[in-house]
Amino acid sequence: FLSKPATVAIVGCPFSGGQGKAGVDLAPNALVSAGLIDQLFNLGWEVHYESELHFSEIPYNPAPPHVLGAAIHEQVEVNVPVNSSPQAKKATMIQKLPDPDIGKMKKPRLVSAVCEKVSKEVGEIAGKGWLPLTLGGDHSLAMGTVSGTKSKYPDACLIWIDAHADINTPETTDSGNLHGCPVSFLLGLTGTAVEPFSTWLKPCLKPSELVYIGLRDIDAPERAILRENGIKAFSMHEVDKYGIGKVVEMALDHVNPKRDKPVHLSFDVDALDPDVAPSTGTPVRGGLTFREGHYITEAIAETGLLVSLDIMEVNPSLLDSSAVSQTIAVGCSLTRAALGETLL
Ligand code: 6HN
Ligand code: MN
Ligand code: MN
Ligand code: MN
Repeated sequence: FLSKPATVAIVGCPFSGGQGKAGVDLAPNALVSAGLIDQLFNLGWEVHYESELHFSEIPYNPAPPHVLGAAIHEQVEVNVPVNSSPQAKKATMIQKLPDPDIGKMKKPRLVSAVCEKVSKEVGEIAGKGWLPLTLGGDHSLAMGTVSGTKSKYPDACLIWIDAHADINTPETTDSGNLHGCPVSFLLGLTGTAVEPFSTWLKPCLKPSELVYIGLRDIDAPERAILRENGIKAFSMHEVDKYGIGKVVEMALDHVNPKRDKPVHLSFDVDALDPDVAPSTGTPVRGGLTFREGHYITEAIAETGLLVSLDIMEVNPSLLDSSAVSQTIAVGCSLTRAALGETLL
């Protein structure tokens, strides 16, 4: 029944506030500059892309009381690579608003405001029957992308490709980095009904609608959360044991047994082995090979059920230029594969 949307709209999200390393905000421009738009056009897609989203203009909501009346226009330039374009330089200009930790959460107001904007954007694009392709930025953005997808497709399932489970709660997180927490907010786990997120982000995902592939670095509290909620996960151990073909089939059988539900694919490039995607903020050895990563995206393309895609955590400021171009090229080829490059 679901036919492949003929139009893809790119949501460029130059955002690094869900973790501590600058530069992941440069990825959307880097992926687009590498020719992604033409590549998708050549696959037969109508491609919409005007510019990246601008997050520096977002006021925090709610504004912390002590910010009212304070000067909020201070800008800081972070880690601008020497040869980057004026556009890329602009993307690294972030407005520095006071955003003190809430509990252990770092930059909660910024992450929440950005994800709210992304959620609306993704929801509007999906609402037109188009496929939103969100280019991160860090993985905290998935609070926005998945909730946006769910606003149009309430029965969508979520396939999460990652070395990490990203299911810490504001209480269990050790790092305080919100890119390690988006899944817990989407599920509405204990401790996630907190401001500022609770003002806009309602639980929208059931544990049975979620499946992971690629896990190999799970925090102890995350392990307990996965177990207690009966969440299905195929770690690298299962990839080795069964092979990627069987793993993807089992993953789809779990969240989509009749192959009739829309699929949101959230792909963190750190799921790939660091030899394959080196320029990423939290690399973990022992990851997916180039082919295993692409097999996943090809197999999901084959279902014809993909309605929303995230490519997350490419960081063009990490390691040398050959590592960076390799990682960007992989981001582009995963996207092409998910959008049907290998289909006839
Ligand atoms: N990512 N579990 C660690 C944390 O800080 O909570 C790592 C999270 C990584 C998140 O790669 O999207
Ligand atoms: Mn992730
Ligand atoms: Mn990860
Ligand atoms: Mn860890």
